[in-house]
Amino acid sequence: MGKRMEDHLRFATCYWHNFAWPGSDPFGGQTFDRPWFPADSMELAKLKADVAFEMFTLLKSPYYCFHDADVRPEGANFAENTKNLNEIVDYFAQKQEETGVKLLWGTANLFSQVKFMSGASTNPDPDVFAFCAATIKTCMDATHRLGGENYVLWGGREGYETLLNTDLAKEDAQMGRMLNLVVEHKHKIGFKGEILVEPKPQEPSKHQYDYDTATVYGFLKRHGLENEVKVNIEQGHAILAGHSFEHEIATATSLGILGSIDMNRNDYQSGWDTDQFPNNVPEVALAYYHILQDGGLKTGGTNFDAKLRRQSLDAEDLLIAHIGGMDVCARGLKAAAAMIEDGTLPNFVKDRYADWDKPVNQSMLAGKESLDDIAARVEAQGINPKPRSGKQEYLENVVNRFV
Ligand code: ASO
Repeated sequence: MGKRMEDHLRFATCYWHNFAWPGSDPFGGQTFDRPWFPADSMELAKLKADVAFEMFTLLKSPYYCFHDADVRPEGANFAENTKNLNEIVDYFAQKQEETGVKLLWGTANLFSQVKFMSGASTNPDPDVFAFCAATIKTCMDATHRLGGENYVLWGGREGYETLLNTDLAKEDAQMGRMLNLVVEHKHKIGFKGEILVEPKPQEPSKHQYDYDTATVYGFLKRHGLENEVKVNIEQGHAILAGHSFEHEIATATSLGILGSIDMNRNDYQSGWDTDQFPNNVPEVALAYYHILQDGGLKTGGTNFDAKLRRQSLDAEDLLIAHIGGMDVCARGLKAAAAMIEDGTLPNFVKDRYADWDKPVNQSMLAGKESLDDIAARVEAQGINPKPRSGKQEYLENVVNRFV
């Protein structure tokens, strides 16, 4: 494989679930007691940063990720937010220097505040659009300053509650303009990282525009951004869209837009995005199988977008959860590498595409025949396809031989 195994994993620890989320769910409030809650002063934001970087170091997590709202106290207005963000970014720069921990990606929280409740960049209120644009700019600048390797956009409020008051064409145009502004700013400031959109189908909006990878790709094409923007794929979001994690990853690699992954777990009991730590090695193995086939993660990494269960009151569980997750990922990656080294699977692909290069097929796919031509040939040659074995049962179980 040429690289050490950990170079493929590129683990990151997320700030929001570990240091900003208090253990609440839609039915109940805070369960965790942490010394920085409520994190409403710069002093507490710095205390939180001290603990966060200590945890990244203990975990030997090479990267971390954050939203602006996770790391700074909330100001009364845009100017205060910017001032607070810049101050904490200076502090993070020192912490990165001291610990060697790097920033995988930064992002703007454009979903928690009530001002975004009816849409962020897709809100037809020009003040909301402008506030979002300004906030993204400061977060991109902060990410750039900290040497971030990517910048992520998860459109948590980019969606609708009802079509009866929604103009889909206008909202698509606004979202396209915002992403074009982001790409223009990236080039203006010389940010060399990737811009990543993160698909999710529902929650918090009833329907979210960035539904899944295929939908995001259509959006990128419509706005001329398919060579500028990639995706950050999350396991839980893939499951909510009715896909598997590896489906979303393979779709992204086939389109050349895989950027990074948010590692977590929704299982068959999840009614919503539960963000559990990964615990299913065969599933993780299939995800890394497609990632390795694509040449591995480049600027992206394996970000644990996962949170403790809210009954996990001991802060020590933060370490235990990440160690367990890292272990699952390492086992999954090893299994994926073994599946590739074993060399059996490529033969299945070869068998399935055995006739693909034949001249008759190539000329048909190259558009040399019309429907009339093809129909005439099928009739003249008496073409009548026979079932071919796909050795399906072997494939359904193969990952278990390697975990
Ligand atoms: C929180 C979401 C997650 C996303 C992140 C970035 O749970 O899916 O990666 O915000 O905005």
